[in-house]
Parts: sequence; C-alpha cells; structure tokens
Amino acid sequence: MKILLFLLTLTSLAFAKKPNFLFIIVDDQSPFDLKIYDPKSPLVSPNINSLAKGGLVFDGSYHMGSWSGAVCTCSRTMIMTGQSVWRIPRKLKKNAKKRNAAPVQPRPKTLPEIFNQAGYQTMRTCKRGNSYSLANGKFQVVKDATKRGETDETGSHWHGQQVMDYLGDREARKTEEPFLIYFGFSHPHDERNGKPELLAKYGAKNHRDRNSLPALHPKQPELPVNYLKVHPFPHGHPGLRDEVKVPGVWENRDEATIRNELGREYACSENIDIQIGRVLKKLEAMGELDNTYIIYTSDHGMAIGRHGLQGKQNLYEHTWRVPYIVKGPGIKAGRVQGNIYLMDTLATLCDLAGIKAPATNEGISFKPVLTREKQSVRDVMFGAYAGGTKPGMRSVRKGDWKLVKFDVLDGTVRETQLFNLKDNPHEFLAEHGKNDPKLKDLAGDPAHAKKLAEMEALLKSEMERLNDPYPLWDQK
Ligand SMILES: [Ca+2]
Repeated sequence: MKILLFLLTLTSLAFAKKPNFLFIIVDDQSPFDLKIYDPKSPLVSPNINSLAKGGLVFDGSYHMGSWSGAVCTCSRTMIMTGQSVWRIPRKLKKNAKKRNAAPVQPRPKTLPEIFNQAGYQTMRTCKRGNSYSLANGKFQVVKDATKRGETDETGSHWHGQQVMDYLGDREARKTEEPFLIYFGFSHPHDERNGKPELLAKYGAKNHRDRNSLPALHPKQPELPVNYLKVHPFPHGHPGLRDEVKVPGVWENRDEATIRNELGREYACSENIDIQIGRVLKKLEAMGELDNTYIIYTSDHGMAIGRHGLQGKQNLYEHTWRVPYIVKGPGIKAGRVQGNIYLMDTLATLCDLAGIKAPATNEGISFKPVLTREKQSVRDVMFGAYAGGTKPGMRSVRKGDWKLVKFDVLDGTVRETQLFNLKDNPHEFLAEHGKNDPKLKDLAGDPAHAKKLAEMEALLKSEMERLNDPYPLWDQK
C-alpha cells in the first residue's frame, strides 16, 4: 500500500511538472515600438517590460517572409506548422501558373494537434482570418473575433476576457492538465482605434475623414529616426492596401499623419499590455505562473513612416524583425541574438514540453538558447516579400551584414542595398542625408565589393535551399 501511494505521488508530481504555455501574439507591431528595443519609445508597457526583465529578449528574431500581401497569413502558418515560407500550405488561385505551384506534400502537423495529442488543454483567442484555418480549428476551445474597436467589448479587452474566462473555468473545474493558450490580439493592426483615455496620453485621434486630418500635438510620438517622406524608388506592389488605403493614413506621409498614427499604434499596444497584465495576475493568483512559459511576439513588424513606407510588406529591420521574449521556468534573464524565425516556435515549445516535433517540422528548437548553452541557432537569416510584382524583395543577413534586393515591376526596378547593421542599425539611406559615410547603403561602394559578392552568393544559396521559385535578374 505504501509503495502504491509512493508511486501515485511520483506520478502526480511528474504530471504536475508538465509546463503550461501562454503564447502571446500581437498583430503588426515593430520591435522598435517597444522600449526594450528602442529605449526612446514613449510606449507605456509595464507588463511587457517586466516579462523582458525576468525573461530572455531576442535581438535576432525574424519572420521569414511572405508570398502574399497578407503577410499575416504566411507568418501565422509558419508558426502553426513549423515550416518555411516556400513550403507552407497555400491556397492556389484558380489561374495560378503551374510553375509557381508548391509541390504536393503531406499536410503538416500543427501546434494544437501536437499538444492535444500530448494531453494538453488547448485554447485560442485571436482575430479572424489571414491565418491557417486548418490549425486554428484544432484548438479545443476557440474564441476568435476581429476586435479593433475603441471599447472594451470591441477591442483588445475582449481577447483578454476570453483568456480570463477560460482560466476561471479551469479554476472552477479544478483542471489538472497543463494548458497551451494561444493569446492573440487583433491590434495594433489598423484600424488603430485606441481607447480615448489611452489616445490622450499619445496626443492621438481616431479618424477616418480624409478632409479633417489630425493636427500636430506635443504628446504625439516623435517621427521615427529613419522616417522619409517617400521611399526612394517604387517598392513593387502597386495599389497595396497597407501603403495607400489604410483609413487614417491613406497615401499621406506628412509629419502630422505619421505621428498621429504612431500615437494610435501605441494606444492600442498599451491596451494590449494592460490585458497581458490582467492574465499574468490571474495566473499568479492560481499558482500557475511559475510553471508557465510565456512567449511574447508579433506576426511581423511594421513601417509607419520608417523609410517612407507605411505597411508590413518590406524587409527593412523594423518590419522583417519581430519582438520575441520568453520567460519561464529555468530561463535566465538576459538578451541574446538567437537568430530565430517565428517558425522555430513549434519545435521549441515541443522541446520544452518533452514532446517530439513532427516530421513535417523544419524549425529548430532554440531551447539551447533559452538555457544559454548557445547564443544563436543559425548564422544566416533569409527574408522574402513576393506578394506584389515578382520576384519581389529578398534579404539575407549574416553577422553585421545585410543584403536587400528589389526586382520588381517587370525589371524596371532592380535595386541592391548593402548595410552594416552594427554601424547603421537603422538602415539609413543616402536620402536620410546623414554626413557619416557609414550611415548609408554601401552597395555602390567599391570598398565593399568583396562583401557584396559574398552576400549575393549567400542569398542565392539560401533561395535555392528554401525552394524559392523566383530567381532574381542577376541569378539566372
Ligand atoms: Ca499581421
């Protein structure tokens, strides 16, 4: 009898030790919106800051790219499947050319399916659409709705409440099984309708009237450091919604519009921070906080005036990079490069939960980075944007060096940029008018011809490795 009791205790201890996961994903947020990535940012986010202070902050976290103007769709499908951008499942348009069709492959096993099978209770709340619906529907509890309004019922509070209710229900039922909660928000994606009291802190106004544009206000965030009135050449996606049709911005790039829109972005992000605070407090009260891995990220970054761009369809660092913070049992607080993609989330969560990642996964577990055995999981990062004219934009980064290429509008725009991100982290171009010769695109500088050739070769090999179907003009 004593032995049986002992065994039962051991079993329940082992069971209790399975960690919980709270995966927080916001929609359209540049890492540089957050104080942890830009100390000058006026964004008030005490809960995200405290996650960062007690957890590990990644400086090299990227979404890999998109073959659609809806960058969210590719990004979120990569998270759910652990697959890379040219391999993830895609719906082909009726008239899609055969050569662009993805090869037929087994349907990837998704994050909720894996955790359901491993005995986890899975729940999600998020915006609707622009994601991988086959995965979304596999969570045991699904509370999806697009909430971009300025009230509690129509905004981020609603997503927070779904998680609060779910946790309350677990508490009432005394649920023992560990949880995986996919805590998604619909903001700060446009329309960035902030709550009035939060907008007031950033001197911003919600508005949709083209004829009554917002006035400058001293409380509005300053213009981004790499702001331009116009991008130096066409980005290659004519009529792109995010660049010309977002209510409140349209094709305007004047100071008042950009600063007001940043204020709106920050008001929405602060509301998200408040919702995260509610949930963390609840987890603490339930005694679950210390056994929960909390991940904070965004599906991709965002321009809002940086480089004269407005949307998420470019490969500058403000948009190609994402914020990524992990806090949880055994993680030592600090900062690392990491060199992770969003698609590595699946393998890492599996690793932390002691689950084998599925054969369809291509991501790399960055648990060795969380435990600080490693600083990074890979050396080379690849980025693509091919949602407009083809081939589109490509980028590759290794160490401090980054190459970006544009091959768009039927070959009428063919541009190459080379940055040293250590010297020029904001990717200043000649158009920014900096006096320092290091603060510009170096592609045309003969002193860097060797580095340029090296990066060109690296980009080509990454494109081939990842089955990129659209070679660039100088790669054929
Ligand atoms: Ca998004």
